[in-house]
Amino acid sequence: MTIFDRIIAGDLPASFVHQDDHCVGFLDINPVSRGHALVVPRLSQQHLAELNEPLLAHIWRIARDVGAAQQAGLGSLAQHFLVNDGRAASQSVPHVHIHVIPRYRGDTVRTMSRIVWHLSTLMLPRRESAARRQAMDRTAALISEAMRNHA
Ligand code: DGP
Repeated sequence: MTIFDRIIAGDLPASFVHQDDHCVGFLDINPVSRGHALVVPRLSQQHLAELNEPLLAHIWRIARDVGAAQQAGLGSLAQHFLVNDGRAASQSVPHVHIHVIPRYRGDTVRTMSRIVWHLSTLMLPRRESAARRQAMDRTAALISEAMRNHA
């Protein structure tokens, strides 16, 4: 069982931006930029190659919509879609996930250096705190509201 299985099962907290029968989206605990989200299939597989075509298409469609909702809800200008598809590619959680990383005006140095740092280390997830979770929930609510408005 992966940590994402436990989030999907509701055993661990997360700030959700999307939930449907096939996948969920929630904010990354170690965000590269504000609103950095993960789109995760409910099916617990490690690699993209293990997903069937409809599920593959679905998670990418949802990732696209999360990117659009980050723009509408948070004012980002564009987004990176990133998949670390295997341990040798810096995958730290062995459960398929698409990172949707928003980009903001003037953030090049900060965001690009954080992406490199993200890829080059196996980071320990940040500790939970009530204040931090509330801030993440507020950000997630802006994204999920924009998702609903554009559905
Ligand atoms: P990757 O390196 O591509 O496997 O990224 C895994 C991401 O998952 C990493 O950016 C941090 C995030 N992450 C790890 N544990 C948790 C968690 O418990 N909750 C949330 N929201 N994100 C997590």
